[in-house]
Amino acid sequence: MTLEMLSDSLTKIVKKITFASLIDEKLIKEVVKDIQRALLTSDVNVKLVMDLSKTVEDRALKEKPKPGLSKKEHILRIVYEELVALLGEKEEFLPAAGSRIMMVGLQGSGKTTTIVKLSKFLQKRGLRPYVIAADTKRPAAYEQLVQLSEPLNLAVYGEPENKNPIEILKKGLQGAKKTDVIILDTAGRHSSEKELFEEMKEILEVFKPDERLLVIDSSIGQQAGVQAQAFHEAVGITGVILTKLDGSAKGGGALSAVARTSSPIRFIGTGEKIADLEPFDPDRFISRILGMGDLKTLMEKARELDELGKDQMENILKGEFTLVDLQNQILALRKMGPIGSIMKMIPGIGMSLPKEASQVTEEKMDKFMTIMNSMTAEEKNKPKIINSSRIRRIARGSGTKTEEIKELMTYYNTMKRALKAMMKGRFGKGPLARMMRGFR
Ligand SMILES: Nc1nc2c(ncn2[C@@H]2O[C@H](COP(=O)(O)OP(=O)(O)OP(=O)(O)O)[C@@H](O)[C@H]2O)c(=O)[nH]1
Ligand SMILES: [Mg+2]
Repeated sequence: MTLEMLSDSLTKIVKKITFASLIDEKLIKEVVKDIQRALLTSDVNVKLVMDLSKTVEDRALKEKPKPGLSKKEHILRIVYEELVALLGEKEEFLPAAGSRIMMVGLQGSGKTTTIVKLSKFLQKRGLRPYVIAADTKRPAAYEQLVQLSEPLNLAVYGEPENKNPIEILKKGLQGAKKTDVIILDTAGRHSSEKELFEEMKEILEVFKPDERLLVIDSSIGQQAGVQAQAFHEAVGITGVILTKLDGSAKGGGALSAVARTSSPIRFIGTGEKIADLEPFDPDRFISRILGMGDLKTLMEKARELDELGKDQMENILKGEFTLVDLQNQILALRKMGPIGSIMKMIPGIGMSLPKEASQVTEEKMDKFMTIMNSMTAEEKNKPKIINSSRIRRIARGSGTKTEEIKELMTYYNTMKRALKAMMKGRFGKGPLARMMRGFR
């Protein structure tokens, strides 16, 4: 069961509660069973699942709803709180200028990719990262790093021919002048764990990193907890980054298992692209997989946007949606990162948008923009007037095919319908709609 599937089944549970005609003991027991099933198929530890379901059931049956909360909201809140508790505490991660970060982890876990993602994260916060490539075991490790980091204009130091990581590290440190954070990539392939830990210890002595971040592939499920513990005991890690949560059937297991160790989860990797890294926040994570939308992430991203993005959101909330909004939305989305991942953060949209709509490629978005740039303001504000003769004119003007314009109109109409349904339809009186209104 991938996270997406877990999210689907948990979202169904939320809906079951939201649309139940009666909240009684029978429903609560049913909900608890559903949660158990969802978590167990996500590889979450049996004992954790049993503890959680017992707590949810006890609280749901015994606790009185807080003033102002309906019975449904009360149950939803309990489910939400207990799931968040399963994933542990939130730990803010922002290294101070001058910090040193050492990245460790087994081969293929995603160290190198994550270093590039993390560099982007730091750059966005005004820090200048500098990467030293000291993985002398993986063939072409330096080249991989240079290639991946190309779009970031990142300073990378490496010596492709040198097999001695300590030498590379020392020279690399001499070269680090105008930089705020030094990140070190290390080898993950050794003939034994002992050898790996020995090299790590040698490096630690020279590098003296402030942060020792362990990168773990989440597809190993509950084993992630064991791995985190082993690395922690050997070299004292300061945090864990769980990668490949996008595709992993055992993501739930990995997350909950690491959350129980003494190593905080700092980030999660949710894809192969540079933008696919998120600071880990149990609260936010759970609201997202519950389909309640990721208001917090969205707010954070929105802060990085200009007024354009905000007006856009307001129009969506008002239930009006024109091609001008679509244009602004595309502009905003292109600034924020991969479209699919952003869509999931908007309350309700993640689950109610048809697959085609969230899977439109970035290339296509750019094409749509070109087309819309050839439209008149009237056409964009009143898309209804776009008939076939206008389509032909727009195609000529933008150097595109009429089919492409029709495709854009289909996309626009799909979006519009989905947004409308979300605002007025199924979620009209539900908690989601209320959250949306609160967002305004
Ligand atoms: N889907 C997905 N793939 C990822 C993620 N993080 C890394 N990968 C992929 O995992 C593979 C291994 O990543 P690397 O960054 O090379 O891993 P590494 O730990 O540096 O591996 P070695 O250098 O061989 O020790 C690559 O194909 C990455 O694209 C993620 O969050 N999601
Ligand atoms: Mg690597």
